[in-house]
Amino acid sequence: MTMLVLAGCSEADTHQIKNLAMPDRASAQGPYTYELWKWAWVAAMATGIIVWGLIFYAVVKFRRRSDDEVPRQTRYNLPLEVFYTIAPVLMCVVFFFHTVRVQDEMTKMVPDPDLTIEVMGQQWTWTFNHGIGEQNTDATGEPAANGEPADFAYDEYVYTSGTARDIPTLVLPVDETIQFNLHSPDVIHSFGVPAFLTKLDVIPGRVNKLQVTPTVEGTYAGKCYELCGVSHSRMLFNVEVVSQADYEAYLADLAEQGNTSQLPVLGGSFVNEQAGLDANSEGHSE
Ligand SMILES: [Cu+2]
Repeated sequence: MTMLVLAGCSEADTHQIKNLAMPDRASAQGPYTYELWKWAWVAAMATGIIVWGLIFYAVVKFRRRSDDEVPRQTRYNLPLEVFYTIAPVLMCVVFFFHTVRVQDEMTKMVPDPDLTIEVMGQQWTWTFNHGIGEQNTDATGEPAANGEPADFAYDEYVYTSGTARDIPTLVLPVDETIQFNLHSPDVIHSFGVPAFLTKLDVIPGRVNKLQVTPTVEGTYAGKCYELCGVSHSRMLFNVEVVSQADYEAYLADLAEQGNTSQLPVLGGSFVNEQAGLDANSEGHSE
């Protein structure tokens, strides 16, 4: 049956079906998401087959056989009622357990990532700030606010930014654990790369952190996953996972183009000045 369905499809379709519509996993975190997705389908299909089987059985076995036949009337079936209450609850518990397990894996933070990249999502493009030199893994990634100085992992950055016309490219070294510190100067965005099978919201006024380890060199698509305004659909970026040597050459390239900065380019201090976002402020009235 599966073969019959697959025979009518192109090779790309077949690949999609085998992947259950998921992209190929290009990060160390990806397989966790994929396994959860796959087994959720298995559980749903098993439940579906049992339910369809019982429906079909009841329809055939208890069909009316003559015009004046009245079926036997029954009320209450305690064992059945107990079963169909407990079974769905048990299923939810199992789903919940595995969801939390995978979620813990996706949000896991090692204290010493190989590098930290400051990402800024704004209406409607991205800026990627790559650190130069020694990384301070104790840095919080918080921009300057409330009299506190900025606390970034590096003393120097090179950056690349998209424009309304051109989408930016995020270049990453392969097999390195990369921490993304996510900043927004305006509204909520969401930073995600489908091939990494992970994403995280980008929220103004706080620094969300996501660690990903790309495992396969190649070119991928990235996008904003949160409806953030009229040009949300154009808030795309490319991802290129390259060797360590190519990554260093890329950083040198950016420096040569003059895209250098002492502080990561994050869309200004506005990040921390919006009313209601700062726990210590009452908010402004403008
Ligand atoms: Cu967005």
